[in-house]
Amino acid sequence: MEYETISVSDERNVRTITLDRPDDLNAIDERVTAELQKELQGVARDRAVRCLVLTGAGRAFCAGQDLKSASAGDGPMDFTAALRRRYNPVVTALREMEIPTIASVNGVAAGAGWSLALACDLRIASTKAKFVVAFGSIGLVPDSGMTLTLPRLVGHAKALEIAWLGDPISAESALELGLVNRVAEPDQLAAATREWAERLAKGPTKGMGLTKRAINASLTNDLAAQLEYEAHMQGIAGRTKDYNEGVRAFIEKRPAEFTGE
Ligand code: T3D
Repeated sequence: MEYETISVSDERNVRTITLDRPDDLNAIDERVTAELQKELQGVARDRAVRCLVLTGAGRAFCAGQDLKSASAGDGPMDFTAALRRRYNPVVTALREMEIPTIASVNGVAAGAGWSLALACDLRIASTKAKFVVAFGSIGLVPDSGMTLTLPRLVGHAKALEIAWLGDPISAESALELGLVNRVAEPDQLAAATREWAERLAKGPTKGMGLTKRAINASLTNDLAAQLEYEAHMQGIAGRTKDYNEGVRAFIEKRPAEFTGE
C-alpha cells in the first residue's frame, strides 16, 4: 500500500509503521489519521502480522495535531466531531488490536503524538525522547485516550500534575514513572525494539491477544465479572493450537514453536 504520510515495512511477522513527516516533527494532519486508520484495519485482518511497531522518522516521534494545517487556531473548531472521526478510531484500533503493539519512541512525543504512544501496549524510548502533554499550553484537554491511559500508568494525582503543569518528561523520568518499559541509547533503539518485537511475534500470539482483551476488560469489571471473563478467555485459549504445542514442547523438553493459532 502506498501512503503519503506514513511508511510501512514487514520483517519476520513484525509490521513497522513509521510516521513520516520529519520536517514537521511527524505532526498529525488529516492524511495521517486517514492513513493510520486504513493501515491499522489492514493489520488487524492480516494474520501474518504478529506484532506491530509504531515509530517516527527523523528527530521526533510525533508532535501531535498539526497546528499549521488548515484552520487550526483560526476560531471555534468542532473538535468533538474531529476527534470522533479522526483520532478515536486510531486509538481504538491500537487498544483493541489483538496482537502486541510497541511504540518505539525515537524523539519528542507531544499532544496526541504522546497519546498514540500511550495507546500502544509497550513503549521503548530513546534517551533522546521526551514527553510533552502540550494540550494544556494551548488550552485543550488531553485527548486520544490520554485521560484513561496516563492515570492508569502513573496514578491520579501524578496524571493531573503532568496534565496541568505540562513540564516535559525525560526518557529516564518516564522509565521511573512507568510511562515507558525500557530506555535505549539512540543508536540502540531500533535493535532494542526489534529484539522485543521479534520475541513477541514468535510467542503464542492468540493467547497474548486474549490476555490483552482481559486486561482491557479489567478497566471496567469488578472481581466477579473479571473472573468470569478470564474463564471465558481461558476457554478460548485452551482450544488453540498454541496451547497444544506449548504443552507438547514442555513434555518433550524442547522450545515451543508457536504459530499464533
Ligand atoms: O485538532 C484536533 O482535532 C484536536 C486534537 C488535538 C490533539 C493535539 O495533539 S493538541 C497538541 C498539538 N501539539 C502541540 O501543541 C505541540 C507543539 N509543538 C511543540 O510544543 C514543540 O514543537 C515540541 C515540544 C513538539 C518540539 O520542540 P522543539 O524545540 O524540539 O522543536 P520546534 O523548534 O518547536 O519545532 C520544529 C519544527 O516543527 C517547527 O517548524 P519550523 O519553524 O522549523 O518550520 C515547528 O513549528 C514544527 N512543529 C512542531 N510541532 C508542530 C509543528 N508543526 C505543526 N504542528 C505541530 N504540532
